[in-house]
Amino acid sequence: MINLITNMDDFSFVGNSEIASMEQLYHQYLENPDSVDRSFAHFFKGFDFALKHFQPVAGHVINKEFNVVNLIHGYRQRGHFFTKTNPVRARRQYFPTLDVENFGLTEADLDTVFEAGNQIGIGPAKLRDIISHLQETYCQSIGVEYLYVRTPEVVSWLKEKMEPTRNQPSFSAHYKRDIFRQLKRAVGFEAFVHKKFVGQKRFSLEGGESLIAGLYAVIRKGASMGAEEFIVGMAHRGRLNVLTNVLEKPYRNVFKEFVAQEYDESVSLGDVKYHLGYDKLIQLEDGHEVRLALLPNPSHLEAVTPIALGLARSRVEHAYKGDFDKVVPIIIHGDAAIASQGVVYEVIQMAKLDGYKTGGTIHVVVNNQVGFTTNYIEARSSTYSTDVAKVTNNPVFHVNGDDAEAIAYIFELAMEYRQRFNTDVFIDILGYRKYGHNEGDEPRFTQPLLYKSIASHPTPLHIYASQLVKEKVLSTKEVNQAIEEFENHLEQEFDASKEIDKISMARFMPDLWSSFSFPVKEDFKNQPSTGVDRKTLDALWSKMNYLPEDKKFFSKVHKILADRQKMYDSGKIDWAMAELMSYATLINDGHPVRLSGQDTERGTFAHRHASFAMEEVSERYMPLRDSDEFKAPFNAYNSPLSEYGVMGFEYGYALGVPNGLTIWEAQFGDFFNVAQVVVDQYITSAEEKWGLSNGLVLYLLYGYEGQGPEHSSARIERFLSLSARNNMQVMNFTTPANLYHALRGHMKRNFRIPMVVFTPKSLLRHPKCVSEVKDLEEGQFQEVIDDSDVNVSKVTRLVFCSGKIYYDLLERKEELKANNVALVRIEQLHPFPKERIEALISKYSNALLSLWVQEEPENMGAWNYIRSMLPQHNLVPVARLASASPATGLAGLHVVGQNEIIDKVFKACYCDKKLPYCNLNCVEGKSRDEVLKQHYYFSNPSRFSI
Ligand SMILES: Cc1ncc(C[n+]2csc(CCOP(=O)(O)OP(=O)(O)O)c2C)c(N)n1
Ligand SMILES: [Mg+2]
Repeated sequence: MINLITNMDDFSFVGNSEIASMEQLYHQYLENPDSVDRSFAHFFKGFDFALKHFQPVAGHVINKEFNVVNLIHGYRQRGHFFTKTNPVRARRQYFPTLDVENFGLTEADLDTVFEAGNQIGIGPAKLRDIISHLQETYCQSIGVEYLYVRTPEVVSWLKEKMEPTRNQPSFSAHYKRDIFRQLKRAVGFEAFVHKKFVGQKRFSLEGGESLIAGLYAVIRKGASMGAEEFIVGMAHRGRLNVLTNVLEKPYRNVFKEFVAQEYDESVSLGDVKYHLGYDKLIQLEDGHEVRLALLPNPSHLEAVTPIALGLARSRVEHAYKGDFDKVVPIIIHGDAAIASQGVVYEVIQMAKLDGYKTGGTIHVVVNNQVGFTTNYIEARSSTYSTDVAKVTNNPVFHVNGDDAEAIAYIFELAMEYRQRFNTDVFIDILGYRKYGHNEGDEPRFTQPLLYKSIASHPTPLHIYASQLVKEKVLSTKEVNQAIEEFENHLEQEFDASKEIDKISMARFMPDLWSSFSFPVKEDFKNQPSTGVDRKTLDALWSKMNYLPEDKKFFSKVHKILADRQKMYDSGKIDWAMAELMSYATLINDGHPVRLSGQDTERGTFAHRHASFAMEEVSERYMPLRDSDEFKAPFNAYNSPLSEYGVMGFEYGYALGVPNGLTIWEAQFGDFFNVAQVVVDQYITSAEEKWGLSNGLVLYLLYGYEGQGPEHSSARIERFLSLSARNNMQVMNFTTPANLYHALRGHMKRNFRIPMVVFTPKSLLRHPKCVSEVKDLEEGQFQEVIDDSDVNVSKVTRLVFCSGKIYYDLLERKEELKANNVALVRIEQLHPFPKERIEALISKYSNALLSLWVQEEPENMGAWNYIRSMLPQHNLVPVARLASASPATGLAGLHVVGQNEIIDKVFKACYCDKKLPYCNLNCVEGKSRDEVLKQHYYFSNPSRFSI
């Protein structure tokens, strides 16, 4: 068995490679001193000097100089392994150590003066002093990882920030008192709640209270550097503390939430107190006013991360004209969650992409070294919980949570870094968790040793107060008085909380959302008129279907445009054209439009072509973005191959622009379930839990076309089982015009709910799936489309369906000239247009049989939902037999099944009597259900037989 540590022990810092590369660097310096890092230029200058003046000993001195340079490099690279950052336990041991012997130096060299001191800004210095400077800079309360950053400017900037100051703050007495005030409130709040609400869950911050001082520092510094908004995403740990002590949510409100039994009308079901969001303008001492917005958060750790970033991006675009310095996203992670939840990786991969960057996120880890009961050592393979930071070369600061000044200093530095480079930065606050996972949990079951040491560990407040007393910044009396005053204040707030009657949930970002209402049933009865006059349509069309002549495009692109033009001129419009026209008309009206998803610019099925690649340059021409100054912007972005991260991001983006149409498209609808958390925790339920509105549209490609189990179903049933109380619109359109009107209508109402659109695949080019241009000029979205090609009194069979199968049914109907069969399309499945459907059932009063037809197996698709919506109408399903997988993998078998479904819909009668119609009474002695099974369920011939 290989013992890694022993093996590493053999490793020495002094290797030929370092010497060789140093020599190379030296030659580079001789050629052009500006071409090497400034610290090396300094060093080589001194080195030249030594060479000139001490020629006789040059060989010895030179080697040692190089060794000292290596030692400095060793501290910069590995100093973080040897810090004093862990407040409650000894650190793991790392080898090789930074002992001088590992660098080809000895004790005897300690008093030798080395030019290498120039590298760290202290000039020629004794080795002893160089080491002491490095120890202070890299091995005290702060550990830094940064040498892997591939931008030399970043590395130099960080070195120059940290080395001259030895990475130690020198705060004024005023500032120190301020830090004390934050700690007093952070520690005092937890102690107070612990006393008043014994054993109640609050996910206390104890052991990580210096977070509050850090947040103050970052906000203050950010505001002084031009930031106006901080968008914060965080989990349960310490959330109540952040809500009250940073976002200024009144203590009394939180206290009431511990005991309340009722919400007022502002929200329906609500959520536990440590998930709620808050949003406030905060007045800072220096006169700046900043907005702090803490997003509501589900239990699902890290789910809020992409949402906060999407919101930040949206604010940058729509409130600050693209100035990334104005909005700072801060994500506060738990150590176990950041290390292991994959969505963190997804957003970090998104962080530098044009369509998704936020100008740098400040990631903070409240690292209590445990996740629920799981020790850090069992919770990850990486050394640090923050190692994901290295994927995109972001610096990481590990800081001892007991050292509040180091925390404040690093938060400020991180802020400066973020504003300077507009990329992500990570702060890892090393602390502990005072109690169990929650306050009722016994930590000694699982961590008996650690909790012994934690039990006697002083709070960061005590540690800092003692320091300030020693430094004579505060007296003991002042410390005690301040603590007592705060406790009295909390007592008053506690008394005041008793006066609160019901819990009220403030609207998140009210300046954006308060003019929007929450929808009620009646709102869906009258669709807004969404037509656009022909003159405007024509003008928009000619801008949209145009390529600049001075740019060169692939010849097939010209053909696409020519074909589209021909179609438009003939007064027809297909799916893609209607879709693009809805965007064009919306941006023309002042509604921003953003479309994002995998390969979404072209579209999975090459139908959309929102942008066109040019032949000789790498940019793409996007007519709706580039052809004119519209009242609002249009953007389409091909996303990275992520669903969870990107869908979450778009949800957050939509939150920041209620007036805009934000669309996330799946590659195939079936893949949305990789982002199931966003669907369950935000899209479908955020309004009931948090009073959070959102108009995000999901495009989920759908339809059984023989492409196998993962490219057919899009899981309509999932969305329908999550539908209630108008929480979202679930749509399955059959005409381009209906898509156009629905999207426009979505923006023209005074409420926003998510819209899930099952978009077609084969219908994108189906000759019948076209609308008239004049259909875009007038009218509105139709929830249900009746059959116009029947004689009502002759209809003996009423067939309800939704989406693409309509066209399969239509083909057969036309073939058979089956005018006794009425095909009714349900275009909006939720909110269910029950009254309209019931009216149709009454209208077709001669129908002997009403069918619901779907392509999915009986246990999937819309059937169970439809049945529950129309319980007394005896609808008979035509569906594939229930199965575990949604579809067959054989295209041929799919066709057999599809034909069988269509056959069953049109077969007049199955029994021996050969009646001209089916009345389900044809087989004597059998129950209705037996007859149904026999007649209407399709049997998948590969596995089932009737
Ligand atoms: C996605 C997800 N999986 C599991 C859980 C259950 N859970 C709640 S807290 C927790 C431990 C979190 O540890 P950490 O991220 O270190 O935060 P801490 O509670 O230590 O602050 C777990 C596993 C959850 N909330 N979310
Ligand atoms: Mg933890």
